[in-house]
Amino acid sequence: MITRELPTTLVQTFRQSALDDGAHTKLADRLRALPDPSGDLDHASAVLLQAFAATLPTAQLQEILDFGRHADAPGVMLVENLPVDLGLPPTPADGEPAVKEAGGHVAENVIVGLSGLLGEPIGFQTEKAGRAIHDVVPVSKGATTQTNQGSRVFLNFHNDIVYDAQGRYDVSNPDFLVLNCLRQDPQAKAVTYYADARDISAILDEDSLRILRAPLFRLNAPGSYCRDVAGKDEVLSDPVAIIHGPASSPEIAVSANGVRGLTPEAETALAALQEACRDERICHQVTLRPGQALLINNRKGLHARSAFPAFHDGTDRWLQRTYVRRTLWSLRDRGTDVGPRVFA
Ligand SMILES: O=C(O)CCC(=O)C(=O)O
Ligand SMILES: [Fe+2]
Repeated sequence: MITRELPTTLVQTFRQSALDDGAHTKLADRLRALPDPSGDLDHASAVLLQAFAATLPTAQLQEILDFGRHADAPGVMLVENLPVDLGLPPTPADGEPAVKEAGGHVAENVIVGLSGLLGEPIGFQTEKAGRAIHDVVPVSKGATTQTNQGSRVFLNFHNDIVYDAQGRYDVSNPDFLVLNCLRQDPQAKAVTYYADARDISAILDEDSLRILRAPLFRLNAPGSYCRDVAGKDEVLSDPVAIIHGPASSPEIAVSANGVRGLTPEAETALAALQEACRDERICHQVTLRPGQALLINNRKGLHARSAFPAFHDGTDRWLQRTYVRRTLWSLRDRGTDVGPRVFA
């Protein structure tokens, strides 16, 4: 159940930051000259740091850096008027990277550049084959799944987690996600949502909040892990709390692919949580267009996506996504031979 009154607690703001046209043009000129950053992310991150630092006004650069560093910063930020690719190929239908022409990697450089202002872009072998840049597109065989391939169903409020043999899926997972829009869906129906755990906590009734803070929940591993690696529907975490940490800066974790409440009260609290996230007083909504990127703190809040039409004919919605960690150190036990930014 949700309390009726708007809480006196501050409702977390939605930060918006648009490049002015001068910065846009200067950044675009630099990025058009660059190759695909995926080839050497360490080198690319240095080049892109120079490009962003040289072209963005100091205050805007600081705003993005502050977003990445402070506990009391907002959980979501929309960056607008970013450079875009001029000749974009058709949207890939299978979730694999598109083949792009040399010099046509503006989007990849935008997302790696923004990611570098927040931390280190990384890949997990179980998600998009370990790539650092994920193509998020509607895939027909995944249309009704609770994954980034979906389109016909509402993708429930969740954060991005990773399977971990140690039983916790909310530890090795990304600190941030960056979503950069390359192509909007033709009918502009796809909406991305964000609800901040501070606001969720403020509007939830006390009983639900107390239960969500108890280790009464098991998260299901991501659909990609269950499907491609485990070959089964459910690979559950140890019992965990959904919300933990100080009331002024709580952390929240909910798997898209299902959460098991261990008691009837826990199941009821989960339903109250999803309802709270949709509450228009706290739920931020963005209809992403090309030139816009959403910076998402993956610990401070939950995100979701509406259903939207998909045609699988090259015209579909196309986002690129990165997973960002503030530091690679705490992932060193998951390192692989594939590369320094690819983790198990
Ligand atoms: O498509 C979106 O807007 C968000 C999808 C999502 O949850 C993700 O890519 O992690
Ligand atoms: Fe997600």
